[in-house]
Amino acid sequence: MLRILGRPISINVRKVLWAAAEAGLAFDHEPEWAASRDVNSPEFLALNPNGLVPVLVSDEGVLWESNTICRYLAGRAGRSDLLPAAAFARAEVEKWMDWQATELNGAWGPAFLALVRRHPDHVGDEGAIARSAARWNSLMLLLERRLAETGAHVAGEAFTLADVAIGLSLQRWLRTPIARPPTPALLAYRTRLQERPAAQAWIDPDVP
Ligand SMILES: N[C@@H](CCC(=O)N[C@@H](CS)C(=O)NCC(=O)O)C(=O)O
Repeated sequence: MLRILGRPISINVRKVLWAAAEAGLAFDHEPEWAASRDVNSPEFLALNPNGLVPVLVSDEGVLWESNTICRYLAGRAGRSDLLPAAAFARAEVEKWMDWQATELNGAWGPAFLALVRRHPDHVGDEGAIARSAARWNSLMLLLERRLAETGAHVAGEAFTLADVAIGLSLQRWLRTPIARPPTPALLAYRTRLQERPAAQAWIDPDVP
């Protein structure tokens, strides 16, 4: 049985939980890690020396890094619809996954940590919050244009792992109290994602 370690308040943990559900894989979820159980304990650090969630424990070994875990789960389940085998089609999916983990995640940091997490290192730093919100909005407008173009999913017609990472990020943006431009294509996309049975448990409209 697969074990997925990490509290679901983390977007990176939710990526893995949603991807496992999409892949139809059975797993045990241990939500107490980074919540009531210490990720800096020797027991956890032996699994992930970074002291970060999510972690996947499988019969083949231990993995960390959420996008890597998602790709492994799709491969393990033989789901080339979630992650294509053909080199270019696969790169299209990975491009959006990498963009989410680097550009988008990097943009939202100060605004999200101040306005949602109320992190003392960020609360009150109005200049950094405004710059973060502006950059975040401009990247979400790029995504709006992409979804208007495909009319379906981020890598094209079909749902893929890229939609797991991007869908959760869209949810975060919509639930963070910043001024947002109108994004009709993104709102229609969110509705499409929310209709997926595997998304139900992990794309909670109230959780940023
Ligand atoms: N690049 C890593 C980032 C993992 C990460 O930053 N995890 C955060 C939660 S989102 C964490 O474990 N923070 C420590 C904590 O919550 O105590 C991934 O995608 O898995």
